[in-house]
Amino acid sequence: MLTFHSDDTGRRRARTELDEGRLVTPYECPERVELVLRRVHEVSLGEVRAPETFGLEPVLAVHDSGYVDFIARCWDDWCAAGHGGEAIPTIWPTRAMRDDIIPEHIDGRLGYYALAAETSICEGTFEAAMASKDIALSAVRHTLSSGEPCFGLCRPPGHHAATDQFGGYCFFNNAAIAAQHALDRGVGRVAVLDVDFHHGNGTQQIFYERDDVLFASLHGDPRTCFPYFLGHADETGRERGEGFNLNYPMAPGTDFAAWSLALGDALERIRDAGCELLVVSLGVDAFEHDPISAFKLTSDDFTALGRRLADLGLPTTFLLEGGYAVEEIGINAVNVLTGFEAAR
Ligand code: OKP
Ligand code: ZN
Repeated sequence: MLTFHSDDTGRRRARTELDEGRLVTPYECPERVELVLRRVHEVSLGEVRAPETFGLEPVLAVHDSGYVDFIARCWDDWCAAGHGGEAIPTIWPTRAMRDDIIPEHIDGRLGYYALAAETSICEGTFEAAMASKDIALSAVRHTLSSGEPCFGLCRPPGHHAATDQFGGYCFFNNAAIAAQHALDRGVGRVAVLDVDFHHGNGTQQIFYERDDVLFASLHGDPRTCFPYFLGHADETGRERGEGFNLNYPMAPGTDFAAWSLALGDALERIRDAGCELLVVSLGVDAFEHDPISAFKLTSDDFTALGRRLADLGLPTTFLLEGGYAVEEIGINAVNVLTGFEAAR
């Protein structure tokens, strides 16, 4: 299987993440990509190629232009304001305030465009987010042109990024950008299957009123898991999108036996919907030893997941999302890909 990778993903090297009341070294770190890449080589998965560059047009197809502009300028504006640390939001337009006037000051803009406070913006963040979406676009283009599966070693991840919000370590929604690109190139319907431990709130929001993308997400129940405010089972889509959003929230402690029942249901619905392309939001933080997640999948379970995905028989693009047990992230991500290759 071909892998797309770029060293530019390493240009985001944040020093801070607000975690449990302390500033810690971010879980979402450049070493994640290095470890997955090492594993790709170890198992001889296939060629590793640099992405093409696609500019902002495919980003603007799913994100708000004011938001994209904010991500592009945030770090410079933060520095120009004389702020010494990394950019962390401290105020939001909450229920008791107005959200119809976008502030001018960077501190206000940061809160307007943020969905959470753990994702510090630092030098190189925009450049890394650009590389990440170029990887996703290159991967999906390869799948479309060849029919072959492809792996996009995306970083930063994307599935929490909404039309006009960043957070949960995500800036541009790589899977949504790739899915939209496929639609724009003539694919009739795309399935985005999100197996990351966390609900893909951004992907859900972007496609919520549409029937050309079927979004299915298996994740920790938002009653107790990030992102807390989206991802319940009764969110099934709106208007023409009704029935094209499938959430499978599961309790902390869920193991592969229970998880794969939800997977089986999602795969059946993807099959029934007549999707022509599968984009997998491949987070591997459902792993039993992930430091910030609570499911119980083993490394072998990720191989089994790959085999199950191959059963669909669809052209498939895998895009890396989360996964923070840094030692095992390479094994787990690549196990999905080798399981898929072995079964197709
Ligand atoms: C991003 B992705 C750690 C809290 C972390 C943010 C999680 C973002 C997950 N104490 N909260 O979906 O893997
Ligand atoms: Zn996650």
